[in-house]
Amino acid sequence: MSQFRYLTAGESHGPQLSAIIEGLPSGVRLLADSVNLDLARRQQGYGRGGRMKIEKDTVDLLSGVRWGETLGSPVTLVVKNRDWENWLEKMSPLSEHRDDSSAVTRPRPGHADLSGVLKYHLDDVRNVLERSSARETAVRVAVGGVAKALLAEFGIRIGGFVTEVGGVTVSAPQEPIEQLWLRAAESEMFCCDPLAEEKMKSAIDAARDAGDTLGGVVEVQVLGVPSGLGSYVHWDRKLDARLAMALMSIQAIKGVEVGIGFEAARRPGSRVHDEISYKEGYCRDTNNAGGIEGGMTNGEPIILRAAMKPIPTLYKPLRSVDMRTHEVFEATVERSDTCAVPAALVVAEAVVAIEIANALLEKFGGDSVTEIKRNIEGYVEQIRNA
Ligand code: EPS
Repeated sequence: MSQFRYLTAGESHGPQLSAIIEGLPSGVRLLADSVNLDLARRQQGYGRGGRMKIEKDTVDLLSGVRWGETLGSPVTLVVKNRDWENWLEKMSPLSEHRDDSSAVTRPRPGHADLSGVLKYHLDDVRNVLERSSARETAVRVAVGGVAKALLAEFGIRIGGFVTEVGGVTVSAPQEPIEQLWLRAAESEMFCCDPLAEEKMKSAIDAARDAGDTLGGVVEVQVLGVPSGLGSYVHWDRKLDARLAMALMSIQAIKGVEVGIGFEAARRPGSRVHDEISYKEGYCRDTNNAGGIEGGMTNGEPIILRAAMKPIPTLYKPLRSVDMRTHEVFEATVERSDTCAVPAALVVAEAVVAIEIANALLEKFGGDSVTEIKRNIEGYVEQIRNA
């Protein structure tokens, strides 16, 4: 079965985050150092909180890789939590450390806290927040790094930038996408508009001073994808649907757009659809569809945007109810970030990479990079002459 599948495990203040990836072919060049670059990016960005000063996330590759190449067997990834040493007793798996007096009983609005404790019949909100925390995205970024390494074997590149924070929007210069990625990499907000970056940082400073938080919008682009990934024949094979699910699965994401997205609803059809031409293969002069038509890639760059709500842990706490007494209280303040939109960009790239890797393996199959390459080349040749 050719499918890129993975599971993650681990609590925010437990010893480590783990993932197992199944379905990787052999022959993918994979070094921890390249995955670590994305882990470091995820920790950056203006507006992060105290936790990022404690952690220095790196990945251990514990199976499925030998001498810098995948073997075709499951790949195990581990990202250790440095903060674990401050939580040895509070997060101990051993029964003799139980201390109910430290239970968190004031669920925070906007988090999984309340529905989580009710659903799992728990009386300590910590048992929910430890797993629902966005700390889990560290290991998903590591999985995404592996997916990016697989895609790189076939010339597929993924990147992006932040387009909006707290209502400040970016005007991206008219430059090739990969140049914009380089600009974004140099910016503390991962955006390619220095003027907007300064305004975003001021907005974050103001929110921090007010004990508040800010959300925003990230845009991810995928270049070099052959047409024909995904399918129109069934709802769960449509690639745009699967990418939307992957993006919505990121903590705090509340909306997803493909191509011009909601803007398409406001324009007449003549200003939405991308006309077809032929220059050594089929192509388009515009890309309003964001590279996907009928649930399939059409060979143009894939363009996706995801909207992140402001992190719901506020230093200016919101009203909640104590679960022991039902009395109104100000919700418990856990340590938090003022803005994590730049980090969300890195996570968005990761989940998109995973979904594209999955769709690529589905279409082109193969147990080795060599076999998949042959399959892609044959298909590309076939459609070029169609
Ligand atoms: C995060 C780790 C968390 C938070 C943040 C993201 O660490 P801690 O809870 O120890 O402060 O900084 O998570 C949230 C704000 C959240 O609501 O889940 C990380 O590693 O990115």
